Amino acid sequence: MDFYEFWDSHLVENLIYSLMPLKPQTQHSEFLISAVKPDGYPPPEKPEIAMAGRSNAGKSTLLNQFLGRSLARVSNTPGKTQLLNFYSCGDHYRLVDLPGYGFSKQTQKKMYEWDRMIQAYLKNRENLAGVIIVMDIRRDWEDFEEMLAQWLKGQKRPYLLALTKADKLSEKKKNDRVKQIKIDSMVDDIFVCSSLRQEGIKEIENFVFNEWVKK
Ligand SMILES: Nc1nc2c(ncn2[C@@H]2O[C@H](COP(=O)(O)OP(=O)(O)OP(=O)(O)O)[C@@H](O)[C@H]2O)c(=O)[nH]1
Ligand SMILES: [Mg+2]
Repeated sequence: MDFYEFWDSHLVENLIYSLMPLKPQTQHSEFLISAVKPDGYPPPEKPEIAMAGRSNAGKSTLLNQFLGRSLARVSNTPGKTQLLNFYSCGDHYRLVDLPGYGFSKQTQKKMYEWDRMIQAYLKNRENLAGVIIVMDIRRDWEDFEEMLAQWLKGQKRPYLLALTKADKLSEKKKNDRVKQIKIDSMVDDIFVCSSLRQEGIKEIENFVFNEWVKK
């Protein structure tokens, strides 16, 4: 093998991959596009990680932590994110902010559209590498979360559970909540985080990168 053949071979690619930093280069993060239907999605070039969960759970806020920039719109008023929003997160993967489930002003028709838009993405997107179910740590694991998790399992989509807003609870209450949610959800990969205090974010990023993106 001469030098040029060696340079072209997968050996070099694998070597570069193994030397890649754990955390993607967040300075290369940018908003790509908003979409409703598959024909509006960007080309499936990179692995995508989607944020799913109830409205106001903190999906967009957590996504901004990943990006290292406040690109996704955050609001106290539930229902801020209404479309599928695609972001590139560093060089290696994308993040997809999904509209939240169940904010109070949603009509039946809108709920149906939400379902269709999100299901179509979660079911058929070929480059979807994993889903972060985002939940406020103070809330209980309820029917919606159970249905979502079971459905993802059925689709063979990997998922983890991110419990947000941990800064709102004392250490003891936080531990009690995690224990209870572990029992109720039976999810293996549970992470506690606070976007406000920037705690627990790196752990999620490392898991996502090592378990879903790098594989
Ligand atoms: N204290 C605290 N507040 C948070 C945290 N994460 C999010 N929030 C707040 O929770 C509210 C909702 O956050 P968003 O990120 O907009 O929630 P979302 O899940 O994207 O909501 P939708 O777009 O409606 O689905 C905002 O007021 C955030 O500032 C956190 O870790 N700690
Ligand atoms: Mg949002």
